[in-house]
Amino acid sequence: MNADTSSGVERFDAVVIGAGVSGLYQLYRLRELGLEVRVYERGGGVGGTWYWNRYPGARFDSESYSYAYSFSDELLEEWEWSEHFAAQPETLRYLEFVADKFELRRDIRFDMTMTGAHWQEAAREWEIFFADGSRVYARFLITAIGGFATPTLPAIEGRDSYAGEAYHTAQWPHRPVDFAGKRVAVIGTGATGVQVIQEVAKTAATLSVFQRQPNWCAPLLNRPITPEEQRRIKAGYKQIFALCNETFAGFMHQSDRRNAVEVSAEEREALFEKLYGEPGFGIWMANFRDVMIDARANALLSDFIARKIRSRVNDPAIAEKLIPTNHGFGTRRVPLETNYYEVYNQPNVRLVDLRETPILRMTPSGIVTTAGAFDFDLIVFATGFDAVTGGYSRLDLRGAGGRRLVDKWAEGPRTFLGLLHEGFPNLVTLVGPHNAATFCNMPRCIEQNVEWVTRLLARLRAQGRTRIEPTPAAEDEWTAHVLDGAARMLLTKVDSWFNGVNRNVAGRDLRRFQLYANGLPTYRRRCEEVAAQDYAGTVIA
Ligand code: NA7
Repeated sequence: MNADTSSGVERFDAVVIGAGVSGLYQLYRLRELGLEVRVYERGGGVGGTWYWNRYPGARFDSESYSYAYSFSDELLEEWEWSEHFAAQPETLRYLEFVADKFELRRDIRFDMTMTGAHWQEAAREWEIFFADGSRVYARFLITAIGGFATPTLPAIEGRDSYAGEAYHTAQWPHRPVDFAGKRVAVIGTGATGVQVIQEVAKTAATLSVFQRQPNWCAPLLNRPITPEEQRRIKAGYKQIFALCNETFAGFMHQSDRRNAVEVSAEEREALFEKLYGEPGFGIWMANFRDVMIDARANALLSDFIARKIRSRVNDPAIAEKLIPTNHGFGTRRVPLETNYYEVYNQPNVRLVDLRETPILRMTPSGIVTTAGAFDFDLIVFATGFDAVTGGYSRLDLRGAGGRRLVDKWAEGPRTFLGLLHEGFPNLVTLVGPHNAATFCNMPRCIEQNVEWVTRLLARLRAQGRTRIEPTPAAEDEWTAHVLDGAARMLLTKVDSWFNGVNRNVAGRDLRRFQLYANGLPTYRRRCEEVAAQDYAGTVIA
């Protein structure tokens, strides 16, 4: 198979959509395999999430060195992270460094927005369409669009009438935005809102935070990496990756084997205190093993965090507004923070609780709530994404017989391994719904997925096969496995993007579980079993 340009039509063995963490690595591996592969990227450069999310405060919640690609010893040796939790500009530089080092850019076309793809059964290939009117053909279509490809603005009456500066955090300008001396509003208090609020509060004349629901936040405790630590990190990469691969979500934090409800109050408090005082996601991932499944254990942890919030916020009434009451700690994505709660002790910061005083509308000068009108010079929309499946609903993806992927997923996603799709031959979704990468320290899961897909394509090629599609039975079994595993988790009982809820998007008000919550080790084992049984559950032709 070769890129065929003789007829003016470009044909590839594989087309990859997206040049973020997964697209770059998939390109590297498929090229190594000798395939003709082309990557199309909507942005003007590599980096995906790290290309778009340039808002001040954007940074890792993963330990930087645990987020690195593990596939090249040379890359691990050459690259030096400056902080334990690197900020966005550094991560973007890292991905640019990777693209340069492995000369990936020559096979990437930038500023190319895919709008859809139709399966052509006779030719066994995908016809892929772009916003500029062009099209290409590929035997395999591999989407590497991540889970956060579709930012959503708040559905507020009059939103577009606002005449001041306004930015969604994921569509941030490629130039510095100055907050000094300005009246700034931030709408949204998810992981992104928390990061941006901490930064804006430093220089804005006034900052008004519009909070619809508070989230449970915990300290990030970032700091620079010392030369001695740098040496230890480089010498210890193998152990770091081995640890990540054994943990539930690919982070360097292994869950405690005890149950919170079975230990003494002193023992419980001691672990909570220890984890609250340590950097990163330990408080979420290395906690007692029952805190995400047993409501009693979760209530004990939530109570501990609530006490921490009260101790950090001077005004008790504001502290109460910042403490979630409708969900427990860790049942939604935990924002990690640096002095986030202390921001509310500053005289220039005001918390607007939208449960008490909802937004009525936006006007050319600002925001009107039931408590009155507020004028702003700049509004930040930290209002999140139509996460995971949202990137697919905007694509005109049609499989065998013209069936549309959005219709197939109308009642919730159905997939095989979160990677392959019945009715959509040769379509591979690298970070698709029901795939471990949706709830993961991304590169750890992405590497596993890319390597699995690469082996699959190598196998097909070696045997001259050109078509793979999972069976309906295999998809049923996988979907049941995903939903059964999730049923025990408290996070399925709460509205959040984990469950596909986004009230700014029509039709996204019902919970439809989008993640994979059986853990990375189980996911990897299941994928390995399928490969070992010569891709059992699929039809190869
Ligand atoms: P999230 O976690 O979806 O947070 C979005 C925030 O915006 C959240 O606080 C929402 O409140 C708020 N929001 C959304 N729409 C509105 C309207 N219409 N009015 C007021 N407030 C609103 O997105 P993030 O970008 O923070 O994080 C996404 C993921 O990216 C993150 O988990 C990381 O893994 C990377 P709500 O809670 O819905 O009441």
